Amino acid sequence: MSKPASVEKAYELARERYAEIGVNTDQAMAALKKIPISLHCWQGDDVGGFESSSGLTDGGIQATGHYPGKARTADELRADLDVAYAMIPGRHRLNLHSIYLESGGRPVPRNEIRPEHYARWLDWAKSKGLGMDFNPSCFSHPKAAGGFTLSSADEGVRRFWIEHCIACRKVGESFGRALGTPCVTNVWIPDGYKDIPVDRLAPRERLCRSLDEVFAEKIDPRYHLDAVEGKLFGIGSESYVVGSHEFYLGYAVSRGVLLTLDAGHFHPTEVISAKISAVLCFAREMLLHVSRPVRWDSDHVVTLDDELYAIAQEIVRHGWADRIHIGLDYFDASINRVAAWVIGTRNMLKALLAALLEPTERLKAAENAGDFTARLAMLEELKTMPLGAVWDQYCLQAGVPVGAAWLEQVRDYEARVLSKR
Ligand code: RNT
Ligand code: ZN
Repeated sequence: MSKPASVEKAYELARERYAEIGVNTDQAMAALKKIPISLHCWQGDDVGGFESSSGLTDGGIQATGHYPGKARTADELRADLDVAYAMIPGRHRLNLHSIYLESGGRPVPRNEIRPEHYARWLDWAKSKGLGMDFNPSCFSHPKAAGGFTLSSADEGVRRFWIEHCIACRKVGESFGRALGTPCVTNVWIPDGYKDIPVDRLAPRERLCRSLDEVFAEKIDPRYHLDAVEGKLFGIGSESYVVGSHEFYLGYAVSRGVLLTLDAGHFHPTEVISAKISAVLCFAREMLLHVSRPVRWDSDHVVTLDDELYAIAQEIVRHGWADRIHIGLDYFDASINRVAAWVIGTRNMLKALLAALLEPTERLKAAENAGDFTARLAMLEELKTMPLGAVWDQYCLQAGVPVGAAWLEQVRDYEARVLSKR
């Protein structure tokens, strides 16, 4: 355990060092406090959900690993989330998938879900002061087993998923109204072909029509926002994905819905940090699925890597915290799942803090003056500024564990609760 006195002492010195380069650390911490991160419920149970007929079946999503202790019920998942939130400084959000409903053991077809099936989640979120986000679950279902949902050539299948997405928007709206903060409902579908298609157009035309039907009813943006998420390829859709990035960029801009960029959904050398400024030239708001691609997997636990710093810089340098909704999207079943939430969320916050501790105006001035020498020199010196001391102080002030002390608490919870499951 780090001693509060040494954290404070290190912070005082760090504050002076940052002041020397024109950065106010107290202001940076105050700004960080206002940025919510939406924690994805699905890290807690490997994207299983609580439908009575549950179990991950075919449909483009796969968690790997067999670490013991995964949540088997919504109560367990909430208890796990409570532990995770207690290790994370600040007030955040919960991102729920439709398959996490509680219907008292009665199977509810996905096109018949209703706000009451999420009442306990909502009560819990309200009591914790969390905002909520939502997602249709167009996968792990017999009607997704053919590889197509909203873009299916089978009218019955397509209709079913349209109805599911419409039902999800209503659930999302109910969250937004109850919590007084807009719920972002994000549509991702796995539709695509494993092998080379002949007709790339028809499924896209069907998807476009389906989405127009899904979004036909206008919902007050004070309570609810729609988002669409593209992908380059997925498991079983290696050759063609209907909802590609270009498709959804066009769709989002022409229809005025949010575009979601998932950090794991592009070619390995493409990064979403480079795309955000392009999207926000044309879209008012967007959603990020912060993730970490590794080879063919798009969903490793978020680490504090260069891309995470770059994503945070884009958000902070342009003052876009109110136009960019930050969600996490990864699932690792090979490590303690509560720790996975804590590691990824704390990293996102650290990256944001690093960006908030940057002398952005000085850097921009150097760039605008054509002084690329100074720009590079300053960016490199920033890398060894005492970010950690400010982060520790932020955690101390927020009343959450400083440094790796959180791990002991998660381990303790593992011994007492998770290992008994
Ligand atoms: C899948 C998408 C999608 C999902 C979640 C569970 O490739 O990233 O966002 O991960 O909806
Ligand atoms: Zn995603």
